[in-house]
Amino acid sequence: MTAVEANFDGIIGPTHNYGGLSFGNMASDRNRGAVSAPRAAVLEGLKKAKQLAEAGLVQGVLPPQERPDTGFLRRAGFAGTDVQIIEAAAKSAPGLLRNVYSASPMWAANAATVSPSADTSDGRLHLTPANLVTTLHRSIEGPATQHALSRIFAGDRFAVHPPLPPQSTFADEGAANHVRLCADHGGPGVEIFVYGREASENWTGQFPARQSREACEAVARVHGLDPERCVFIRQGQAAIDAGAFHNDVVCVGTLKTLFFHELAFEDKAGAMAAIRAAAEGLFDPVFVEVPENEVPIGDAISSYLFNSQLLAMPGADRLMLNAPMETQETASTQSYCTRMTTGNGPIGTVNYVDVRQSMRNGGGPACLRLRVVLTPDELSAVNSSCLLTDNIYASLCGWAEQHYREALSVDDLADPALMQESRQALDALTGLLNLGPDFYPFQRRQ
Ligand code: SUG
Repeated sequence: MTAVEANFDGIIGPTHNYGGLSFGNMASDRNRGAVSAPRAAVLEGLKKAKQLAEAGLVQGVLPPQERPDTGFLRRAGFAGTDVQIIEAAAKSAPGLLRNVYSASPMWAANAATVSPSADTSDGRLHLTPANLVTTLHRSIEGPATQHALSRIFAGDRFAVHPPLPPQSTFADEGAANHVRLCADHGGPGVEIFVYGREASENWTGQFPARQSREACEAVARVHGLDPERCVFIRQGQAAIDAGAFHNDVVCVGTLKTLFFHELAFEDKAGAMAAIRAAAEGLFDPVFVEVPENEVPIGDAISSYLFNSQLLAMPGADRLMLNAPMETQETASTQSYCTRMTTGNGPIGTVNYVDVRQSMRNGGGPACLRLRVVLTPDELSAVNSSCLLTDNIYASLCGWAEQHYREALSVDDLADPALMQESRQALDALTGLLNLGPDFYPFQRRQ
């Protein structure tokens, strides 16, 4: 067996809600204040993961983080018991409460940037958690992500780094702005880093550019990547303005294929030339560009055509796009997909999946997973309870049925019972995933 590209999906947490917290993310904005369905959400995500595991791909899961993060509220000056803190924040700072209740760690593509051992100078697999400094609710995630990744990818084969310094110069959103192309997963690849702005410039865009060039360069250095095999590309301003708050909203790639929207990059020709040059001697990249006159950028973003998983399925000679249902429901993307799969390009199948609960917060199938290329030895060193088997899937579904609410409104966050329920759920989860009884901060305080 050679190296595989495993997908680790973020388990959607019990406090999944529509807080409207992400400026520049159209879906988050549109659904602010809507009633969410946490139980349906987690089951949708698990079902997507299970489908791929059943088809023969290596599929893992990443645990939710502790929410509400009462430690964060304490640092912001709230005091007393955790129940008192929730009650006081609900009264005097409801906006802040929404931030510490967000289940945003579900979007595992923002958990970290990952470089396979075939690309790194020390032959280890490197992971750098994203600092997510652009949004308040997500800036809480980095240290807990580092902790979780260290438990799951433990041992000498893995290097789990701390997040980059938490400052706008190093604004980093992880794998959502990173694509790796290669001839085969186990061989050396080209790592493509996409940034929205340079730290030194005066950013005047309508929406934030969440990834800085400096962050991309720092991650490449931290991982010990060969500079000749790295490409740094600027995201298209038009794409950010239209709501592409991460590059993976307009671009996805795997093996030799890069699938992207015409407006994804500021200098498309330069980007393609740079990728070709970095791949020289390894492979010839295959570009599948979707023109604006076939799929307008607005449709690409509302349907999330590109926020799909592009997968080499066992036994298939062409790639599969695991796309959100919304792509099938949008006329331009649906007909594009039909034309694409009946043609003879590298993408031969589109499978539509229902992750509507996550989609309403701007998270499609690709947002929900972190890709980790693993050699057989590395795979055997991963915490095996976090790999999705039939048994783990069944236990996780039973666990969700038992612990998750059917519906959750933003007003419900004021109820301290939700905190207690979430802790019970997470406490039970650490047993199922073999994460240890001291995994979450509330468990360490008990
Ligand atoms: O960071 N939404 C997430 C969606 C992340 C999607 N990830 C990728 N494209 N890889 C974000 O904007 C909304 C939360 C709220 O509004 O309640 C949110 O955080």
